[in-house]
Amino acid sequence: MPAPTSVAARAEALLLELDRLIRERDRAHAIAAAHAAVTGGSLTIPQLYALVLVPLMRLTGARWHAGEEEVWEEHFTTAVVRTIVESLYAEVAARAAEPSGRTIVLAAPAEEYHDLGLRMLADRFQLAGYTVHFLGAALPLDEVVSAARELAADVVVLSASTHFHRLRLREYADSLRAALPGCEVWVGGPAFAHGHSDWSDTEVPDIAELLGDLEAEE
Ligand code: B12
Repeated sequence: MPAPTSVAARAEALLLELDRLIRERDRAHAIAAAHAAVTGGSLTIPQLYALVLVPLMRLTGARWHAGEEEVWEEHFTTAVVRTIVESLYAEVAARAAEPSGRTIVLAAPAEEYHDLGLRMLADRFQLAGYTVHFLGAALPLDEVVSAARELAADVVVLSASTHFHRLRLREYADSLRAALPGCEVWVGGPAFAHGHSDWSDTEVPDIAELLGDLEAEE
């Protein structure tokens, strides 16, 4: 069968292939297929993340929510996706644009354990030329303040996946801003999927617009 010609079609085909391989518990071939898409030029890294890996995680979440998957199966998929992302890091470093001079610190706030989306975002910022420091899940406020000062961050990016964390984020973000004059604080993630009342547009940027890294390369 000839390879699909558009980015969307190639992404869809890879999503189906990864889903099949993961359901067959074939971790090695799933990771190899994702790598082949990037190294073979079928998809860019931002396209792989946004058009394949994020939808794959949402599919897993939907199946778990519907009682069609067990928790361990969602954990299995998460582990495969995390390995794909971490093992592509050398490609990210090699493909990163000229340094923009902007430094960004990414963290999930206290008690927020969803950090995989933020980890993907870290790579997209690095590809765009930012100096990136990814701190991972569940960071207490004081630790983010300390890191942002030490690393001379221009921007702190926070992610929230649940409504509960979004409510607590307002206070967290305000405290960060007070402690870090001159440093921007951006928030986002699934908790903001249905709008961001109480937050300004500059606080919740549109990443595709900001980075412009998903343009189709047919
Ligand atoms: C994997 C997963 C987990 C893993 C997380 C692993 C990890 N280290 O990340 C574990 C097992 C830890 C977990 C735990 C829980 N989870 Co969970 N989880 C998921 C699942 C299946 C996938 C999450 C994921 O990786 N998504 C894909 C990632 C790659 O994308 P993303 O996070 O959306 O990020 C992208 C964008 O949003 C954006 N983005 C992200 N951050 C930012 C920041 C800025 C500034 C911007 C601009 C953009 C941006 O860029 C990213 C890349 O493109 C989702 C299902 C779903 N629909 O997503 C449920 C889900 C998020 N979990 C949910 C729940 C309820 C929980 C638990 C409370 C379950 C429980 N009862 O214990 C706990 C909470 C633990 C905690 N205290 O945080 C719910 C949240 C419901 C809600 N709206 O409140 C979901 C939606 C499942 C569901 N359908 O109910 N979970």
